[in-house]
Amino acid sequence: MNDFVVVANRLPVDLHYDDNGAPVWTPSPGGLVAALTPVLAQHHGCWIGWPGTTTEAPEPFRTESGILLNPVSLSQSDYEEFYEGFANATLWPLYHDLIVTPRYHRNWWDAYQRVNQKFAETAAQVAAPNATVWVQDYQLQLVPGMLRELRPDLTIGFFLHIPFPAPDLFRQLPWREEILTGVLGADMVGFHLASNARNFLHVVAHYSEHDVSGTVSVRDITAHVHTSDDRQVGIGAFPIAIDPTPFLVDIDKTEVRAELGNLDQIILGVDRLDYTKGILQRLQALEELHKAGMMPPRTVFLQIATPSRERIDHYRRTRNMVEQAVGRINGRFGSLGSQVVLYQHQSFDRERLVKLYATADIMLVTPFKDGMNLVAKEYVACHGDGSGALVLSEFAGAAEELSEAFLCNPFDVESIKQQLLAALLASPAEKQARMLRMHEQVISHDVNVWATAFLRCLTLG
Ligand code: GDG
Repeated sequence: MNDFVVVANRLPVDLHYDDNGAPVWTPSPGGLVAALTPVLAQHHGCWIGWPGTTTEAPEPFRTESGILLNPVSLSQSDYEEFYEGFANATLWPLYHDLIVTPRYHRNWWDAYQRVNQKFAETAAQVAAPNATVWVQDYQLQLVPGMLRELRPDLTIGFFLHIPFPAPDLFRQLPWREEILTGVLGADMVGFHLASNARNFLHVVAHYSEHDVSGTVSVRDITAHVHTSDDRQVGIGAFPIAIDPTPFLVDIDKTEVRAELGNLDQIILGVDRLDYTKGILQRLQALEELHKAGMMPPRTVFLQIATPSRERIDHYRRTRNMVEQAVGRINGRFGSLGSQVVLYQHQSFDRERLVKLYATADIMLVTPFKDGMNLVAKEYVACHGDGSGALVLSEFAGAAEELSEAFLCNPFDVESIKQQLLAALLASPAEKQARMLRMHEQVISHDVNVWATAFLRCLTLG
C-alpha cells in the first residue's frame, strides 16, 4: 500500500518490445515527466499511468530511483477515443483557446468517462488508508470525483498542466458540468497561473451550484469553492518549474559550434511538434528576415521538433506545413554547402539537448498558448554565465516569471521579427543583465519549490 500516489495519463517510461519480444522501457519525453520524476523519487511514491502501448499492461515494478510504476492498460479503442479523441482533439484545442476547432463527439466522451473510471479504480486499489493522491492534468479531470466516491478517506489533489480557458470558451463544452464535478472531487486544485485559477472560479460560480470565496494567490490557498455537499476545495496558482541540476553542467561549447560549421549565430527551437507551439510562425518570421536581407550572415536556425500525436489530423497538417516551409526557406536562402534551417523531426537524449541549449546564442519559444513552457526555463538554466538570449511568447505561462526575455506576440509575425532582431543586435551587457536575472528566478524557484508548495497546501489545507 502506498501513502503517496501520483496518477497521470502517462508513466514516466514507454514500453516497447525488442525483436525477441522482450519488454524494453525507455524514458518518455514531456514536461510533466520532467517535473514529477524528482519529486516522486524523493517520496518513494507510486506512479499510476499508461505505458504507451495498447498491448496488455505489464505488472507493477519499481524503478532504480525507487518509484513504483503501476501501468494501466488502454485498448486500441480507448487510445483512439479517449487519448487521440476527447483528450487531444476536444480538450487540448478548447483549453488552448481554439487554435484549431475542438471536436465534440459523444462516443469520445463515453471513452473519457470509462478510462477515467479505470484510473480511479486503480488508484483506489493501491492507495493506503488516508493516503495522499495527486492527479495530473486534462486527461484525468474526472478522476478526483470518481476516486472520492470510491475512497472518501483519501486526500486528493489535482493539477492542470495546460491553461484553463476563458469562461466563454469553456462554456462550449457539452459536458462542462460533469468536468467541474470531477475536478471538484479534489481537496485542492492547482493551476500554473492566477489567471487560469480565476477563469476556473468564474466558471464554477456561473455553471455550478457551488459557492466561491476569496482571491487567488500564488503558491498559497486563499480562494475556495464551497461545494453543495459541504466540502471546501482550495484553489491556487502554482507555477511549475524545472529541476535545474542537469542543466548546470559545464559544457564545451566549441563541440556543437564545430558540428554546425562554426557559424556566428545559432538560433534554436525545441518543441513537441504541436500546433500550439507556433513553429510555423517562427519560420515565417525567419523567412521574411531573410527575404528582406535583414538576417545576419553565418546564422543558422536549428529546430528540433519532437514527434507528437502523429495520427491526429491537425498534427499531421502542422507537420506538413512546417516541413514545406523548411524546404522552401532552405531552397531559396541556403547554398550547396549550407542550410539556413536545420530541422530534426526526432527526439534527442537529454545530454545532447543540454549541449544545444548551452551553445545556442538565441532560443526561440513562440507558442500561441502554453500552460508554462519548460523549454524556456531549461534554456535559461543552461546560461548561468549570462550568455544567450531568450525570445519568448507573451502567451507562454513562463512569460510571467521570465519577463526579462525578449517578449513577442506570436500572432504578429512583425513582433517575432522585431524581438528576434532585438535579441540578435542587443549588446552583450544587455543580454547578460537580462539572462542573469532570469537565471536567478529559475534556480531559486525550482521543481521542488513547486511540488512542496502544492503538497504543503494540500496536506495542511
Ligand atoms: C505540458 C504543457 C507545461 C522536448 N523535446 C525533447 C525533450 N523535450 C522535453 C523538454 C521539456 C519537455 O519535453 C517539454 O515541456 P514543455 O513545458 O515545453 O511542453 P509540453 O510537453 O507541452 O508540456 C506545458 C508542461 O506540461 C509542464 O506542466 O509547461 O505548458 O503544455 O522538459 O526538455 N526531452 C528530450 N528530448 C527531446 O527531443 N530528452
